Amino acid sequence: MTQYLDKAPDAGRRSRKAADPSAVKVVEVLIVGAGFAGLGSAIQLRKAGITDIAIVERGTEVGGTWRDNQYPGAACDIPSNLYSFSFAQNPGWTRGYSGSREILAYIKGLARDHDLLPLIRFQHNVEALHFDGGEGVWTVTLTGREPIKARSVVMAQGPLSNAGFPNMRGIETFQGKKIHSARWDHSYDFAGKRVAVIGTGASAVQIIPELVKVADKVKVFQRTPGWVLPRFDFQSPEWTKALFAKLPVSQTAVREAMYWIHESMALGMIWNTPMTKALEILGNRFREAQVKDAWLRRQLTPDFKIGCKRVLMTNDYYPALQKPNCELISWPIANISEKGIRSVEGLEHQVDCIVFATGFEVSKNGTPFPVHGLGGRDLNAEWSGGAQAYKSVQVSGYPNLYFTFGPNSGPGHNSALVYMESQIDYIVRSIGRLAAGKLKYIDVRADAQKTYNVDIQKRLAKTNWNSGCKSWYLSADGFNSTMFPGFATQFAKQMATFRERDYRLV
Ligand code: N01
Repeated sequence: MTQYLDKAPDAGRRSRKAADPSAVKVVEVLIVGAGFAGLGSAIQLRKAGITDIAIVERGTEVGGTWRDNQYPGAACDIPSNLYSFSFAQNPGWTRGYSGSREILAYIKGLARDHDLLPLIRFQHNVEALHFDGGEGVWTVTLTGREPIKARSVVMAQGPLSNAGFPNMRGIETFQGKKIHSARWDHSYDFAGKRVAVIGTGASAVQIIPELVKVADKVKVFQRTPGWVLPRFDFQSPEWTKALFAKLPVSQTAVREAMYWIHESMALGMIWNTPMTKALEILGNRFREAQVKDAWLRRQLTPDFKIGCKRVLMTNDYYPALQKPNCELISWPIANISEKGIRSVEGLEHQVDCIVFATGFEVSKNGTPFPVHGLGGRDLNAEWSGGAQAYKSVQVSGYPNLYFTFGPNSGPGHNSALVYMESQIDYIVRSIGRLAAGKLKYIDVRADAQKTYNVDIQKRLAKTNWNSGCKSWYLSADGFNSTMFPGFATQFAKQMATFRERDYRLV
């Protein structure tokens, strides 16, 4: 192991700080966010013997994206046996693909069963992070509260946690009700209302079938039609639940089978192969079977490769669009007016409510709050041309800081939780190394990070995500800082090795 002296510009402040009698307690690990990643990190850290943990959560409940996304029809498009932690399997899933309430109940169960609630400080909103290279400590600034000091920080605030209304001309003039998919207003009664839905992505295709059941009229504003494939959902039979509870290895076997089925999908979804064509044929046949009207079918036909944007797994979206009270509008939106939405051909669609299923503000070119590393360097500025990290979890110059769902860790074909578990294991190993070596900090080397990213970007250039469509995976200028160009198995393999020579150990 190579030991390096701390040459950080702020190292000179060390002795002054060390002499400060008012020095506050330094938490060993501070986790930002109490969703899947934050709670999973806490569970695995504790298992590794790291117990001095605090979790800060800006909300009043655990659950992250599954607490926020409670729109009607919200469900996961990955089977529950795979969209859960392998170390906390749930034999009681009621469906093949569970709804958001059941997933939220599972997350709450994780917090309860692993006794994590005492670690969580609710309504603690992080405003900034500053690293002191002299002390090897992060200062976490919070809104209206005393700052917290921590040796290591795990960013588990989620990539899809910031929902916002899109920047559309006239949006502030609309006199009716505005609802964002990720901030649903359950008190609003849709019965008898004229509703517009903007967006036809993963959230919209789940919301629309529910809205057409209650609203008087639903107008769906589509900018880009996506690829739709059937979802093989079913109610879990009682005997499988009993079997999984009695014999957990049987559930592990089912999970394993699902993992490999999803892995095989990568061949068609990530890269352009004969399987891509086969999946497109399946998508075309599905549309032909479900959509009778030729013009509507034409409007719903994507003009990009399958996998380029997230594939929509739904059986009831196309049927919902054909209900008498539903209408697909593929004219682009010109502006929002006082009474509704004006499309470019000049029509004003008057509605009582607009549902914005328009996605999230994803931090591709920055961090959700200012992060200052060694010598005051600013991660927002460094990421302005596109976020980059080492193996998605660490960034050079920002020691002891870890990302879950960091740059280039997104899957297009397999469960996000599979990726999350290997990131968490890596983070636990790194924090364990810090503690075992009584190190002040661990900082990834800039050259190791660069080599890693050159390879990732080369591989991304050959994927379907970079094949020409626009999606939230890419920045405005087409840089892909979100997806991992490979199988989940490859991602797990790279995360399984902690190469000490890629780090400065101080
Ligand atoms: O958001 P999206 P989402 N004018 O960005 C349209 C996860 N998720 O909330 O395609 C007009 O996918 C936009 O049009 P276009 C999943 O990872 C998972 O649906 O950009 N339209 C698009 O149709 C997913 O990828 C589950 O042309 C505008 C839609 O709004 C991610 O969340 C379920 C517009 C946005 O689609 C985000 O999904 C739900 C504008 N100005 C979500 N701006 C699971 O099942 C945007 N649009 C796990």
